[in-house]
Amino acid sequence: MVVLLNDNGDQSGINAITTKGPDGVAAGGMLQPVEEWLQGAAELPDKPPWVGEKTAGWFDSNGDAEVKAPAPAPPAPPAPPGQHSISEEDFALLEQFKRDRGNMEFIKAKERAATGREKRGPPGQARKKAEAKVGGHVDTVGLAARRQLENAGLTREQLLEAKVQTPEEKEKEKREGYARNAFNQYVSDRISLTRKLPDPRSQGCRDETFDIDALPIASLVIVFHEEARSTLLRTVWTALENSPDRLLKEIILVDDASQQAHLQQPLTDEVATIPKTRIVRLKERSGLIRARIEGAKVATGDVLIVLDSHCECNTGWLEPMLDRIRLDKHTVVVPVIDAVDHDTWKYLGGPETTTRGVFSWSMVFTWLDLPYEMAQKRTSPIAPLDTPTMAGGLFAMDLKYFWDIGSYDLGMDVWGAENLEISFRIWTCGGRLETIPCSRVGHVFRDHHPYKFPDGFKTIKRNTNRVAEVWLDEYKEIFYEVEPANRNVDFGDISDRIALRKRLGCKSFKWYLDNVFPDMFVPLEENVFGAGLLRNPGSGLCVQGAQSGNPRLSHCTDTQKATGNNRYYFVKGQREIRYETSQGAKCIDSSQSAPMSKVEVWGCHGLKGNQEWEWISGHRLRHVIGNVCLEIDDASHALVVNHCSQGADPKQEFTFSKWVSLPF
Ligand SMILES: [Mn+2]
Repeated sequence: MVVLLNDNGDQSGINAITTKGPDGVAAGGMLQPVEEWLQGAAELPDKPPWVGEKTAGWFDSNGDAEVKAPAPAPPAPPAPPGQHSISEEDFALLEQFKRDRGNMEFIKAKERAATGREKRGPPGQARKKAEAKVGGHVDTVGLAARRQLENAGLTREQLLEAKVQTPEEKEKEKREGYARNAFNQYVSDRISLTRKLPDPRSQGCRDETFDIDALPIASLVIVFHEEARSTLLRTVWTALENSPDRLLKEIILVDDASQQAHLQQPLTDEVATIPKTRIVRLKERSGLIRARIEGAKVATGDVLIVLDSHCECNTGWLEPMLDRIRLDKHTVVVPVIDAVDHDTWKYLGGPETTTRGVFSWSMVFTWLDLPYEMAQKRTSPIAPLDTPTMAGGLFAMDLKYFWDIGSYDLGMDVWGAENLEISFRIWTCGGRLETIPCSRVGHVFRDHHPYKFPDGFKTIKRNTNRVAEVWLDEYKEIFYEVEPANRNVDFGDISDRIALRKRLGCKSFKWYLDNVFPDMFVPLEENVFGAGLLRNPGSGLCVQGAQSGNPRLSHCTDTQKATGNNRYYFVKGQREIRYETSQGAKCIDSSQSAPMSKVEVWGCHGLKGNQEWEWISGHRLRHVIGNVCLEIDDASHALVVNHCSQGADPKQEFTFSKWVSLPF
């Protein structure tokens, strides 16, 4: 019998990232190296990503207030009222209407399309009627606006002059929205700020009840930098709409020195009309870490909740998180982060999973499912799930505890790796970190960062080194082996953080690995059959580390250079052929057994399946479930699988530069 395992390990990582590779770290196999991304980040796309190929990119797990020098935003406010023959007031009314009521039309139309409950006439009929009436082009949003203007007593001439977008104007608005935000602001702007999301939770979650009067009270801190109005305020409004009044004390928006005009006085004015909400303005660009601390300083609730500035809180998101903190103030919780499609704004929440936040030896955050045996031991699918690390952008913790255990490492700049630092600190210094399956918050995952990022790569390296130096003990050598370039990066003074670790009596990193993340692969000699270069002696070629796609062979470098991407491990237990990359661990994966099928690179999932290999006589690597052997395709230097040869076959011969123990 053949058992088919769900083998899209790194795609099932986060709920509902599904097969959309470039959208998130969950689909790490599709992402480009940080270096490439940073180079690319210096230039805004000259065409919108929905035209032609998708841009591979970067998962911003850490909010998007994390950049030093903002790119000056291309001007894209609505056309000045003077260009229209209607009054400024009426023009503002039109814009407002398009934003709010028009949005509802848009959503209703979407809902009708989604549910098939289209009760009106054929599409376009209403528009034709309206066009006949006003004698010009009308789109559906414009139509709603026109009705409002008609109600406001405008003349037909004024109506004709009123702004109704031509297809070209629409495209322009879309393009500029993408350039500013790397997401489809055009769509976001046309969706209600309080839209009702589908509730993806199981009945168990919906049936849970909480004693509202006993729960601690939350302060919500949202750091933003050059955020679009609609995404920022949708975060605010959905938090207000979906939180019991008693439990949400305040919403503190921290503006990390945004430059865009709409985020200045107009936002101040609008926020003045939003309950419980206020803005803290930072005078200069401070980065995510310091900006969050500024928000926490003025928070007065019991619990600090941090959200990115492009989130949507779903039904019942707050209570289950607060309840865990009520039970133990040392418990830090994260909601399940459901994806909001950055192009269509579709909410992609799914049922409960056992996906945890973890990290790779490159010290990169990634997602990984709980191993089967551990998942079997869970008492309930809705029970809180211990998570070794957090993504960083969304979490809740007791406010006093946030300060007591050292808030953030202020020696870190801007953002990057601070989520691992706080995760390691929480776990080893007496706390715990949990994902709450019944708490759902949507997050817009984008496929690249919209801002310029000077020195960004260096900043991340510096931050990451600080994490390794303070928290990893002897395991930091593994990190430096995988990321040799980091050895030369200055990490500044860490004495404060070392002292903090001592003062808090924190446990060792070995304790963390043994107890919190026991399924983490540790590339020590006792855990591998072989390591180093994976070589085909017949050709003298070596397998090159790829981030995704089909691995190839090229000339071997010196064994001494078998670091980073080219350092393979043949892992005991899972029997996977694995290497660490700046986007998480990758494994050689074969989903096909037909002769000459190319093998691929995917995030390691630890479930064997398509990633399980055994070393058999003749120095062959046999794919276990496919019963085929790894082979070089002479023509393309690609790695393929083929029937295992009986006699000697140089094309199927592979060795590791360092055999620790032979797997037979
Ligand atoms: Mn984000």
